[in-house]
Amino acid sequence: MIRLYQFPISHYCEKSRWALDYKGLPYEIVNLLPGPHLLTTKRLAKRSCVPILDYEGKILQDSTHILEFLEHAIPSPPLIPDKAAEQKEALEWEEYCDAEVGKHLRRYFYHYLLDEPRLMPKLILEQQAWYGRYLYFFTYPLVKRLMRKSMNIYPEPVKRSKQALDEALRRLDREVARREFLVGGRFSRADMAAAALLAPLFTPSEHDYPWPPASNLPEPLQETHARWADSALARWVHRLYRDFRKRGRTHG
Ligand SMILES: N[C@@H](CCC(=O)N[C@@H](CS)C(=O)NCC(=O)O)C(=O)O
Repeated sequence: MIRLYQFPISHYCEKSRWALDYKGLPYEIVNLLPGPHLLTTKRLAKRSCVPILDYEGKILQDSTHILEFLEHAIPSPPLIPDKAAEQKEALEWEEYCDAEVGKHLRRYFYHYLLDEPRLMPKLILEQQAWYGRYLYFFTYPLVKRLMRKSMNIYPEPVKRSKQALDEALRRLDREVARREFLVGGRFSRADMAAAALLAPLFTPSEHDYPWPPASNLPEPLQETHARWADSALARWVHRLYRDFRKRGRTHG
């Protein structure tokens, strides 16, 4: 049995779901509620974060480790280029996207979304168990405070994250404007990581998560959406989702 412990909203979890789906593996999804998730994640692994993959009893934490493991367990279809130098380059791109896109985009988005009590709890509770609604009704202010603390979501770090995110978006936009894939001549884990981590910004329809339309978002996020909506990067992410985001065979 393969089981993915995750948050539906998390773009790192989307990266892992995409890898499982791409490899054609059937798996069960276990959605955890941010906050009480600690009870499960600490029992399963060293750190508190998701995604965590239970692959027939072998526990893997962190989306990069999950991709690494899946590539060895199920080599076809491949998620790495053929040549060793390109494999190294693909891993570097993945690490760059995890650090420079994933983390900063999340801090920047959550900064504005957390103060939207009609939007954010709904987004976190999407696809979650029924009791989440009742729990969050009473505890959302506390959850919000803990999320700000654990992800360092305060004005100064958010300002720096916005700059770092802009820089990463400009770099990726330049790169994909002149070639089809980030590394070599075929789709790889580098492209998967970049597209999955950018999904909250470009909200491709193949992404199995109901991101609200940009017009419902707080104004700074609307502006970011508008600025990037017609970019080479947006077209690239939409194309990768259309061509490579196979629907999964999930159950549970
Ligand atoms: N580098 C990790 C990042 C994972 C991560 O930051 N997960 C967040 C959700 S997006 C999380 O689980 N946060 C709650 C926690 O750390 O307890 C990966 O690629 O899996």
